[in-house]
Amino acid sequence: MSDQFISIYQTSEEQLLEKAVQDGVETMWDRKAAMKAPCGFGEKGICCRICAMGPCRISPVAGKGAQRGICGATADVIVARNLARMVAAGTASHSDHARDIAHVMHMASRDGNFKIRDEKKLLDLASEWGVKTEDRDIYEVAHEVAEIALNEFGKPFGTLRFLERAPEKRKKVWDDLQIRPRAIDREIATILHSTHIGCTGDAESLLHMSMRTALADGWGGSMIGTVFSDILYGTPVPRETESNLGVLDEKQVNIILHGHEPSLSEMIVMASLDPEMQKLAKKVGAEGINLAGMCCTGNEVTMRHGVKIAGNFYQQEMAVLTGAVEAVIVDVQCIFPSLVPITECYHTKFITTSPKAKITGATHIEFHEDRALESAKAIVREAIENFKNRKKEKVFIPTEKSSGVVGYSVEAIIKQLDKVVNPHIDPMGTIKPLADVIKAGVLRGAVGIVGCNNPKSKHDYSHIEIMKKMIANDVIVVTTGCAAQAAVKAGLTNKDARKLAGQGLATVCELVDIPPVLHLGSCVDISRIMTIVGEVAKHMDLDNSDLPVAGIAPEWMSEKAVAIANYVVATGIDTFLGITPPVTGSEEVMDIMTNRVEAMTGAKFFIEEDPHVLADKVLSRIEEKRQKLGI
Ligand code: CUV
Ligand code: SF4
Repeated sequence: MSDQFISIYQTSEEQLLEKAVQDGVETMWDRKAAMKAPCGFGEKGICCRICAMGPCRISPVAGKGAQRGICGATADVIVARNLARMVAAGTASHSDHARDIAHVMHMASRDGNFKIRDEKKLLDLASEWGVKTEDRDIYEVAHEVAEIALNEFGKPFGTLRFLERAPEKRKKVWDDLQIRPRAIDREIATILHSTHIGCTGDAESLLHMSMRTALADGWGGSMIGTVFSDILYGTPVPRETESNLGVLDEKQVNIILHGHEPSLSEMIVMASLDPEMQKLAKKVGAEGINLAGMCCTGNEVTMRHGVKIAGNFYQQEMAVLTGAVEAVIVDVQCIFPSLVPITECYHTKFITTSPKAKITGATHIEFHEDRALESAKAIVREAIENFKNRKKEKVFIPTEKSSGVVGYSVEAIIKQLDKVVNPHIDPMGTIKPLADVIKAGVLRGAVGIVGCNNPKSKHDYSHIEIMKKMIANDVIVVTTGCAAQAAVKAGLTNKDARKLAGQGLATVCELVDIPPVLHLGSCVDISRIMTIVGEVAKHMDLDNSDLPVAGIAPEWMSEKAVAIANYVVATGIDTFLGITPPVTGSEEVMDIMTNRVEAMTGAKFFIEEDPHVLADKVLSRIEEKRQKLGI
């Protein structure tokens, strides 16, 4: 099934790239070619432009050429500083997204556009955080909880609240290492301060700081993003969806929703269902309004509404190339500025909505949360009215699409696991069945496969190859972000993909009624993965690092991914990177990341660009962990 997918998929991609040539459109591949070989210094992380005495670049050959920057910074310090800044930027992105969601919850009201959809989750969180709930209006509770969350970003004292959710053994590791993050913004600011010229000059200290800041992402910003989105927009449940550019529909107004925060996309979904908008679509000669998601926004709306997925990161230009898209609506993150020139070649409107991500040449229609639906309708109206400008002769929509199941929140997974619980023997509603099959060896382990697309690797190839190898070897896969969309496109989130699984995993899938690859959502939803691993560890009275689990980022590219990788390792989970990070210019940093950090956190980084070799390494590491546990 997926081999077939890869070949079909490449064909449709090739067809669109041919169309790009015909239409005189430049794509990322043209720009990648124009870039020629990447800068060797940048690639190794040994270029510093932190102060104006530089830029300084360190000769990669020891003893030859400049071995220190003008201030005396060594390659180790320069590499570690650059990496730390990537972590800070990634943490800032996930967390600033979460902050906006918390603000939305703070303005939620019974008669407003934003409501509380998962009251139970809110009440549970309220009691976790010591907020009084009896005899109180649910919105009053929501506002108090939201305010506490907002204070997590800047509180002067204490450490982050969600860290308490981790297993005791992990908390001890964090305490011993002194890496419990304090306020989220504080950790980001500390890195920016410490990497200023003339501050920290010690690679290990910088990596230590990076882990603490990254934890402020995974157990702070990202977790707030996930939990608060669930409370506001509903905790996802499994549902069917379709993915790939074939979801675009020639007869309808096609709107691409691209970016990250669900607040905008939720309102666009509501606006598109509005009778007034539907009527307008008919009036312009369309059969209806077809929303299609992209990147993490695509994951958010497919999990909660079954909105189809147009594709992942690398397909944003491709979608426009079809000539069938009336509007690309974006908020923040992972948006190519090239959407300006490329949309200009077609009738497509490129609409930015966030003051945090304005793009020269795009149409900016600001999304105001306080009049959210009204703002969303204005945006949708633009798209509908653009339908008449579509040029038939420029339309080519590839037919390929696959179906799949998405929306496995932790709650949904536990509900599926309940199917195999005998209530006379075991409690319902726990992670125990998963722990049991791992212990028994029916499942050898579990991996999270996450992250982006990167033109350094063939599109989706590494994601899919690694996923296939994992499931064939009885390792269950949970996935988020663009990796998750690759999985849906390849048919791997289909229940019948169990035929590609090993016997143990196939049996589990059948009994529990799940696909072998579980779509858990967007990148901030990696916090769901942290939660599951933590729950299994707690159940087995182990630490995360004891478990036969791993994180894999086969095609990562963003600073957010660097933050994620660091918090995953700091959480005790080995992380395999399919793209080499810019750290090879420092032996010290390489040694810490791929070796010494294990003595600190119980986990380390593996860097391996060949997806098949990477998969083998994951499998042998999983077996190693099993052996250590004697299971
Ligand atoms: Ni946030 S960060 S390309 S959309 S996964 Fe997709 Fe996911 Fe990477 Fe961006
Ligand atoms: Fe050069 Fe040091 Fe300035 Fe970096 S901080 S640019 S290494 S002088």
